[in-house]
Amino acid sequence: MIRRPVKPLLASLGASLALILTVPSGAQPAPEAVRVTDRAELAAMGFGPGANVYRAVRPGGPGSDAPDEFGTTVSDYSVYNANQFHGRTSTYAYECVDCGGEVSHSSGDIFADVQLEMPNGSNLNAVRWWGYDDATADLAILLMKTCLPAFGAGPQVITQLDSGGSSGTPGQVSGLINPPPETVDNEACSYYARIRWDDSTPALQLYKVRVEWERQVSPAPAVATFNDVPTNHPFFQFVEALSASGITAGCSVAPPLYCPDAPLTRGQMAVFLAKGFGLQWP
Ligand SMILES: [Ca+2]
Repeated sequence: MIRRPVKPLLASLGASLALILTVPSGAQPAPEAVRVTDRAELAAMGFGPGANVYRAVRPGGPGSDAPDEFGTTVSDYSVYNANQFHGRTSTYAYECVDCGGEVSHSSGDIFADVQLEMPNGSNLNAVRWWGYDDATADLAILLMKTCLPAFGAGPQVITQLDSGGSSGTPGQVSGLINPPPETVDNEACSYYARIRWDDSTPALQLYKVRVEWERQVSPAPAVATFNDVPTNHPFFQFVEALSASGITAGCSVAPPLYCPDAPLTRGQMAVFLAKGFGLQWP
């Protein structure tokens, strides 16, 4: 059985209130955030007097919502709060005070999972986790994947990519799990973080996990698609990536040519960009 205390209804917030942050003691809020000290305002958000809660102030000017998920050198994150973990069995039960930010084990099975979402073909870089450990027992965080054949029947294969966890009694704690290089395969596999509670006590808490991933260009194939971009061409991998993803069909069907040194017209640029980003409108 999973117990989930009902979250207090958040009062209607003014347009200037962009984002509410709860900040563990010791952590630094965003520089644009101001601490909320008014008891009525805290109560309207569902927090008690003295709670360490900040209100983000919407910054002026453009750029704060700029996408950062394209390119191959800029990482993106997938973030999961502790209450998104589901018990491995139906006997798993947890306790939480602020269920978005701190969960402890209550009774039953000691394992819980959360599925990790990343783009197909991206590189799974790392998993960072946050928690609290003031107990003799420790937290264990396991990074797992389960794979089935992409098509057809077959057995599932479960792999532990890496693991981490707490030790001793560090109090508030965070750790980074760095698995071996892992290209995400959403056709065949699912990825998940698993927590193992080695004791059922509020002195052991999970706050959240964060997956860090990067997009990457597919490896070059063994055979060239275009006669004028052979396997030893310096741009072979990237021209093949454009072709395989449907962004370009080259400049000639028979013989198959790409014309790598021809100038790009504004019309061709429109095709490249529209297909590359899947542009559409209502
Ligand atoms: Ca411990």
